[in-house]
Amino acid sequence: MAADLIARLLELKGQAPSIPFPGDERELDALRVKYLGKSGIIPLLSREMAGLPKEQKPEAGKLLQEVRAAVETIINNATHKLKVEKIQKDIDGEFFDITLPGAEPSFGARHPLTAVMDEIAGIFTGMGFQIEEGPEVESDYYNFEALNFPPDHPARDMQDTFHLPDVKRLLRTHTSPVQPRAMERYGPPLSVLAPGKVYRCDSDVTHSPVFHQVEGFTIDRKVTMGDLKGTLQTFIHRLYGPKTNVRLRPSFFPFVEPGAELDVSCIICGGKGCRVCKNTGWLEVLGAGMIHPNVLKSGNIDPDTWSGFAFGMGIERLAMLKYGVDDIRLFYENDMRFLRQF
Ligand code: FA5
Repeated sequence: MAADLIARLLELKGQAPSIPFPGDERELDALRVKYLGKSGIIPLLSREMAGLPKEQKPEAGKLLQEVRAAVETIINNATHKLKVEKIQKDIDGEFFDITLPGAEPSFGARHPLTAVMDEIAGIFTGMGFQIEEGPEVESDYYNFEALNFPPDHPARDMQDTFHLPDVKRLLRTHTSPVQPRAMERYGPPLSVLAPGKVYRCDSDVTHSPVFHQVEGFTIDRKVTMGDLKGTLQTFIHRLYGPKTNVRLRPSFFPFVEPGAELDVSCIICGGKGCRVCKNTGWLEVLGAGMIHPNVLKSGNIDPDTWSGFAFGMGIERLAMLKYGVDDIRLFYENDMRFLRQF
């Protein structure tokens, strides 16, 4: 029995070089099943080896390994050869026109809101303003209280606030909280520009729940309304051209006194009257005023020595006017046909 097994292994080893090389997938599978399958020759012999006397096991084991290696070499070579043949066949069957133009990758561009924001920042840093940022998740204190909105004051309803479950925290409704933050941090004199995202429960063609504002303010000795008007006029002329007229209209914000809104002559019709300016010839672009003494006090600044002006504007509104865009939502849809125009 033992001698018989060794003889059979020797015979198999002798036959290995003449195993026919598989010509296709079917033959390859048949070979694999015949030698290596569960009931194939090699596993069967391997099981038989268990009954061999101990001293013959090494010789039988070595022979079995040699047969297995020979069969596996054939299977591996055939697998590789069939794979290469298949690739070659696919290539031969395919027509590839190398004279066709390649597919061009699409290039990105600056988003129009980023472009307007950068332009605004460039104009104000040119006038000596430093850029500051504040948190978007803000405390009730900086968003309202430090800005002279007393608790339960109806002016809080002017801005529809997203309150967070933690009652004292909210998504900032404007960039004005950067005013008391920067005052506390740097002290006067100070000129700051604070761009960033703000949030309000508000949504239609000219209002978005998330939008961008830029806050600006200057604090120094003897700052006046004249400084405010001159600064904003210079800014508007640089952004929309020197022919744009500006006017200040009285308005109310709890954190400024007096408060004003700035209108520009309609960019679309040049002031003659059109649909965009509702035939008034004017467009409101920002809120502004002289910083309220209570706000200076919140920022640890003495209102008897120092005074300041502040302004805040919506970037989307300025961008809509600059580029003649009539629906604010276009800025957020990321439609490449829209974005490519800028
Ligand atoms: C304010 O937010 C004040 N903090 C501005 C200010 C700063 C006044 C400093 C005085 C001194 P108001 O709520 O008006 O003001 O908003 C300012 C601008 O944000 C508006 O003129 C408008 O252009 C823009 N805006 C307001 N709500 C939205 C909205 N939902 N979507 C897009 N833009 C908006």
